Amino acid sequence: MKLFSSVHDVADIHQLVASAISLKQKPYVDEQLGKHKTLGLIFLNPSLRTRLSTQKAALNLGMQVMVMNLDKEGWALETQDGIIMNGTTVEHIREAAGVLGEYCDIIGFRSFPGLVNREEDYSEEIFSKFVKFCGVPVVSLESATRHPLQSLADLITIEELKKTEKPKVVLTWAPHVKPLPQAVANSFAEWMNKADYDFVITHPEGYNLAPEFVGSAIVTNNQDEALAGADFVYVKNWSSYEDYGKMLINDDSWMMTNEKLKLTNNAGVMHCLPVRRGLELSHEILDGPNSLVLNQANNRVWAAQAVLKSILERISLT
Ligand code: SN0
Repeated sequence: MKLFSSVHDVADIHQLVASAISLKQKPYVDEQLGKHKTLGLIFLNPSLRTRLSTQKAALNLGMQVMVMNLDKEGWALETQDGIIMNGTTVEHIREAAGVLGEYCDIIGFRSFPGLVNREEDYSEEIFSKFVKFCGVPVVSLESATRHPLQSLADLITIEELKKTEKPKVVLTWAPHVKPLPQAVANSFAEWMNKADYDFVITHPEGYNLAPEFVGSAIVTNNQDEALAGADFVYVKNWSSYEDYGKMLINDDSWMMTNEKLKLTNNAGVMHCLPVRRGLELSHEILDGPNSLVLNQANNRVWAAQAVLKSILERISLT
C-alpha cells in the first residue's frame, strides 16, 4: 500500500484486520522495519486519539515521528491554485507539502471539510493536493469525506467481539449542537458495506448520506425499527449532505439510552470520540457495560500499525 485514504486503497480488508490483531498480540515483532524511517503527522485540525495512537503505532515499528499542528504552528496555508498571494496566506500547499516530503518517508495528514461548498469538499481537493505535492506515501488522518483509520479500528472491534458471522450493525444519527462533517459516518458505511454485514443506517429526514457511501445499506428514518435486534450500534452526528453542512433539526429523542438498548440484541455501543455526554450519547451507556468506546480507541493503535507496516513493507521493496 502507498496511499491509505479510503477502503478502496485496501486490497483485502480481512487480511488487514488479521494483521492488526496479530500486531495487538505481538506489538514489537516489526521493530526493525521502521528503523531510520520518519513519519510526519500533520494536522490542520485538533486531534487526540489519531495523533497519539498513530504516533504509538509508529514507535512500535521503530520509526521516528515528527508531529506538527500546521494550522497553529505553521505559516497560513494557501490551497487555491493560480492566485496572487497578496492577502493573509503566506505559504502555498505546493511548497509546504513538497518540503514535508523532503523530510518524511510517510506522512499522515488531517484536513476537515469546510462544510460550505459540497463539490469542493467531496472532490477532496486539499487532501489530493497534499498527496500529489508531497510525493511520499500518505495516510489519511481524516479528510473532508472519510476517516479510514477510525473505520479500520471499528471493523477490528466488531470482528473481535461479534458472535455471529454476519452481525446486525446499525449506524444511528445523534443530536449535536453544531454541524459536524459526514466523514466518520461515510467512512464507517463504506467499510461496513465492504465487510458485508447486515448493515442499517438510521437518521431523521434530510440527513441522507451521499449515495456512494450508503451503497447497499438499508436506510430508515425510524430509529426504533432500525435498532431491533442490533448486535452493534454506532452512534454519530453528522450535518446534512443534501442541504449541505446544515443542522436541520435537533431532536433530542435521537440520543441512545438504556431504554432504547432494550430493543437491541444487547448491542455493543460504539462512538469514535470525542463524544458530548448527555447530548450525543447518554452517561448511562458510556459508563455502562455495553460501551465499546475504549475498545475502539485501543484498536486505533493496531489499525495504524497495520497500515504503516504495509506501507513500510512496500517502501523497503523499492
Ligand atoms: C470530528 C468529526 O468528524 O465529527 C472528529 C471525529 C473523530 N468531531 C468533531 O469535530 C467534534 C467537535 C465537537 O464540538 O463535538
